[in-house]
Amino acid sequence: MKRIVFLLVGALLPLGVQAAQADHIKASHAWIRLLPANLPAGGYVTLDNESASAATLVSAHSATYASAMLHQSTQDPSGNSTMRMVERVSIPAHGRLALAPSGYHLMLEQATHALKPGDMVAITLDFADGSHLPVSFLVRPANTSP
Ligand SMILES: [Cu+2]
Repeated sequence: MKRIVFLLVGALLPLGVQAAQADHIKASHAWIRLLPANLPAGGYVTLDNESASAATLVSAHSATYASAMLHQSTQDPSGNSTMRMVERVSIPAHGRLALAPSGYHLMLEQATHALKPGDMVAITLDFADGSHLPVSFLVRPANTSP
């Protein structure tokens, strides 16, 4: 009898893992601007929320970077660009959020190995409901125009 219970638990585990996948969010145009000398790199991606409720991006992580933070770039009235860390970014129901240069972005620091244009980097986006979205980011040169 015990053996049957264990078998059932084993069969259900993969389902539990799948439920945590953010299937309602679609990622596109994911890329990283590679900067020289291991400077922090910006990560950009367009996220479409296909569900009827808002989604909230709360963090990101990657085996390729020691640190991945959510940042927002803003310009002050005199035209100086500054950026700050943000705790969360909302994607409206059936709406779109673009992480793009001069706006929201992922700040990626301390790459674990040297990257070059054309490489793909796996970054997982974490949402407030506990779901996750693995996304492949294309590494592009520093002078890439968005
Ligand atoms: Cu930044």
